[in-house]
Amino acid sequence: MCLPVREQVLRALWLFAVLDAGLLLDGGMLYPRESSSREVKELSGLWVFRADRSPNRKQGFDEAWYKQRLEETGPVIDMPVPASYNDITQDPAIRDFIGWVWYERELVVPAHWIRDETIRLVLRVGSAHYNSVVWVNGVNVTQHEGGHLPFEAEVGDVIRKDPTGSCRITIAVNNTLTLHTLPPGNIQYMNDRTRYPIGFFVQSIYFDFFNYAGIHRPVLLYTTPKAYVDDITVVTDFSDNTGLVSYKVSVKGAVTAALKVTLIDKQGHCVASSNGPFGVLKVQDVNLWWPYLTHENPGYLYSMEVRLSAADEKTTYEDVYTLPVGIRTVNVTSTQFLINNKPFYFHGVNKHEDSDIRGKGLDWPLIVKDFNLLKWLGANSFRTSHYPYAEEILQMCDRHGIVVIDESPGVGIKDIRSFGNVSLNHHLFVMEELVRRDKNHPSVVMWSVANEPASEMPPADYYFKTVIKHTRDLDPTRPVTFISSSNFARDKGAPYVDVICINNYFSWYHDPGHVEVITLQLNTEYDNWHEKYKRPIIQSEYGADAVPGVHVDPPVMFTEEYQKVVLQNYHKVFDQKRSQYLIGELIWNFADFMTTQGVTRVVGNKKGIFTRQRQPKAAAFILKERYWRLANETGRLPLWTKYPCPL
Ligand code: BDP
Repeated sequence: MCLPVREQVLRALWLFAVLDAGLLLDGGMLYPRESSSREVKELSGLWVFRADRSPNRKQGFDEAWYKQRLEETGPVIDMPVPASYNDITQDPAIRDFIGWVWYERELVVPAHWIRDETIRLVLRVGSAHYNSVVWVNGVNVTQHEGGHLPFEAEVGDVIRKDPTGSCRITIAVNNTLTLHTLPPGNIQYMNDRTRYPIGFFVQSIYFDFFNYAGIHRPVLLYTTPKAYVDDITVVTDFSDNTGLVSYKVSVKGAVTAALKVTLIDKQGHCVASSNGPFGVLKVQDVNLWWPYLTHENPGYLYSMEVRLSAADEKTTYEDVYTLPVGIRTVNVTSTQFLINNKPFYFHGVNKHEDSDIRGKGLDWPLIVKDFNLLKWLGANSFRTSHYPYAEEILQMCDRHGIVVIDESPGVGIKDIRSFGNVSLNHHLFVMEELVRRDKNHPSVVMWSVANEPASEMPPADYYFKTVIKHTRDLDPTRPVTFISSSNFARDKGAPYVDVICINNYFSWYHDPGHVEVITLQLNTEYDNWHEKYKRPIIQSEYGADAVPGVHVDPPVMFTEEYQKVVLQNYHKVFDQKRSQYLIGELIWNFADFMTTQGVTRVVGNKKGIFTRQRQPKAAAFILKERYWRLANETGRLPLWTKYPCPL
């Protein structure tokens, strides 16, 4: 059915207004994809590695290690990329290293990339934690601050200086966290010579996961033509069975360019097309993007092919970039979260990028295993606690219909000095990087700007008002939240969010051992928050540690029985409140994960419902039963997935 013309015009105007907001973002960060005009060379595998163990960690810079092969500077070891370096060796000094480490890899660049000067060569690092400096053949090509987002540099000119096409990439990475990094940290020097040796220092952090470091995501060398598609923004909507895809394409390297945009369905049929840098594609009989377990065909993606033609006096350029597009809407009322105008209840998990040996390094077997576990569990969503996850993971979410709350690395903002302008400006910049990278993922339905900041501190009001407003300005199509743990009456950020997200650990950090207080305390908490802010609420964390295989009944803390009974008490209240304003529950945590050493952690945090090796604890079965029941209750579960699930 076609939309009435007036409605089409109004919607198109709204979509364009939203795209205009995207103009605040300068420059694109499209995921590198191969096409008829683009090639990608992945540089994963073995790199050489050297930690700068000098007392001030500056020897590498003082001696300019980047000017020669790293092995000529001193002893090097093998290091896999992507991976955290911490757990790769038997050396405790590497595991706990703080400061600059150096990576190097040599490669041969294909001859036609060198010969053909109309090709643009780009070096891209998926993420490296935390500060990075990059050289190609000894020439500094870029540097980047921040551990969880990609950065790139054009390197064609540098590579072409050496006609043999040999190329040495050196990346120095420093994991030091300061009061102004995100997440913040602090280096403390211990000067009492009766207790600590000369030069002894520790890295203080205010978050509960190991500060893994190194090159965590793939390093790629990819090509585009000199005139190229730099960025694409899509905003989607629908009315009846007509889908609307508003798009905006920005081009670099050409003063004028012709653009053809085609939307292709899963069968390969063109369903809409348009010309020019912006427009609205209308899709008849649209297949909407639906979350997992809400539709028989979740995660439907169209392919949007953007084809650029440009010419200068010497050459003609063709660039092709294909973006997966899911057509869906997101809206929030005072009591509901709506996806495609239908109430959506988050029954999901909080995760970490964390596993044995590779730490936070991207690992395909782990990613696929985790998605199989999410589906087994009947989870329809997760939060990227406490930092942006790999793009490859978000692509999986798009394809499988797993809904994502996309969180910035704003975790552990606890020190008043981390609320100043330097920190604030960096936080705003990181939100720009995050929105730029993730704005086109249909699975991403909400931005989370921070986790459990000290939001009762006076400067938190201005700080979070500013970060939340900026995020909303960057992307008016998605709600914005931050994750609270402090008392609702004192919480400075809560007035500005669209959805209240609450973490609490009743019968664990408060009233340990007393599961009988959970229902009363949780009920009071919810009613207070909702009465004050009239917003929907997500229980964004709850849980208890369970050391796998430890059993005591009646339950005591740290046993599998205790973890189960905590969950069951929380679930009683969730069931009362979800008919009112509770719109989701996310267990803490999907899997056990590594932390710094401390008296409350037994080789890491054990609040996983799966072990770190992804084996279920007793609580996983409780949650599986519940999530499939919840999915069934929505009445939209496709027949083939009805509980008991066939997976
Ligand atoms: C929450 C934090 C999370 C911790 C969890 C815990 O948001 O990062 O891991 O507590 O203590 O408050 O297990």
